[in-house]
Formats: sequence, C-alpha cells, structure tokens
Amino acid sequence: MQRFTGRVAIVTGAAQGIGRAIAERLGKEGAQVFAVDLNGAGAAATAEAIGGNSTGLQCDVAEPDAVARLHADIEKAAGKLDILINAAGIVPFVPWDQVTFEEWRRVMRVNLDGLFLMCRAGSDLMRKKNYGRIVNISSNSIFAGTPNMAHYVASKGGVLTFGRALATELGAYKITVNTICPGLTDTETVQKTPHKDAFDFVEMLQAIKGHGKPQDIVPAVAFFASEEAHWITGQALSVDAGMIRW
Ligand code: 4PL
Repeated sequence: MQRFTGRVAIVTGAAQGIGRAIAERLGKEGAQVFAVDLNGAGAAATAEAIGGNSTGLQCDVAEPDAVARLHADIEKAAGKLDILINAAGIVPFVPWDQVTFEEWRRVMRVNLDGLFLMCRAGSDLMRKKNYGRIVNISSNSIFAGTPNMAHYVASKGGVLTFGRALATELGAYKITVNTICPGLTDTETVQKTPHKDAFDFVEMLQAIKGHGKPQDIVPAVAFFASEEAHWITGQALSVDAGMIRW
C-alpha cells in the first residue's frame, strides 16, 4: 500500500520503539516524515532508515519554544502538515509510595504537556489546509490500572479524554483525532524497567497469545492516519491481542 504519498507527517518519539516503527511505516508508504525525538541522533537514524526526503529533528516536545520552532521549520521545509502522531512518552516503573511530586510532574510534563504543545501547534498548521490526521498513543493500562505507574496511568487517561475533546474542536477543519491503546509492548523503554518481566502475566489475559511488538501496533495507527478513515474521529482502539474488551 502507498497510502501516504504526498503527505507530510510528524512522528514524535521516533528514535525507538512504537514511534520508530510508525515513522518507518508512514515513510514506506510514501509520506515525507519528520522523525522527532529528544534523542536527536536517534531521530536522525530513523530518518536515515526511511530515506527519501525524511528528516530527523531533535526536540523536547514539552518545551514551548522548541515546539514552536519545530513547526515553523517544518512549515518552511514542507509547506504543510497532514499527519501528527504523538508517540513520545515516559514509561515509569515507580511504586506508589515512591511517587514524589517531582516524579508525577516528570511524567505529566512529557505525556500531557508535550501532547498539548504538539497538538496546539500541529493543528494550527493543519487548519490552514482543512485536512489533518492526529493519532495519539495512550495505553491499555488505563483500563487495567496497571501497578507501579499510577501517574502514567493518569496521564494516559488524559491522552484518551483530551483526544475526545480535541476531535470535537477540530471537526470543522476536517481534522480527525483518534487514540491507540497498546498493551505491554517489547520496546527499549519497557526493557529498561521491571515491566519487561510482566509479559507472561499480560499474555495470560490476552485472547491471542504472544508478546506485543512495535510492529503489532503500527497497522491500527496507519489506518487512523489514512485518508479513508475520514469518518472516524474521537475514537479509541485497544491494540493488545484482545486483553481489553470495550
Ligand atoms: C498492561 O503502557 O499497558 C505494562 C508499561 N503493562 O507501559 C504500559 C501494561 C505497561 C501496559 C503498560
């Protein structure tokens, strides 16, 4: 499939994990991808792997000036923004009695402040063309109440409900906003925490057995990002081998 020919896309968190897999698929299907990450070298490596006219850009999505600069640069380089995938996020493993206010803020800063800043600036670019696809990465932990990440669960619940409200605000501009709720996925970030030891437990709850990989999340994201998904907005989809049903 070549669903994204002529489309300009930003993917945040594109240096690794789910973000990188999404960036690579959008690029493979013809999009000009701006791979954005706090890790500039990692973002550049993703863009290199995609090839073509894709570019890696270093940006802290929670820094207002950096996000403004990012969008100005992309508008100058590409003239528009069609697709925004918000995959940048912090995945903590912190027992509740150790969640300090600083730790709470660290997670909220990226998972919600960063999402807000990217959507605020990105949707302004999309509104100029009356077209847009925003796909935000939440988590199925918002249904499961997964332990050792209460602040993360709170932030990802916010990702879902923010998307519902944003969909209403942006419908007039033919911009859709949808949310993906992945289950536990084998990424670099997860491998760095004790969440990596939860795969067998999570598998027990899945309808389909196996360990989730970034590539398993990509098809649902690409569908929401595609032109033909124009009649779907404000929705959320669990992509977790059937762990959560709703
Ligand atoms: C079920 O989003 O959804 C662990 C770590 N277990 O980050 C997650 C589950 C984790 C999850 C998540």
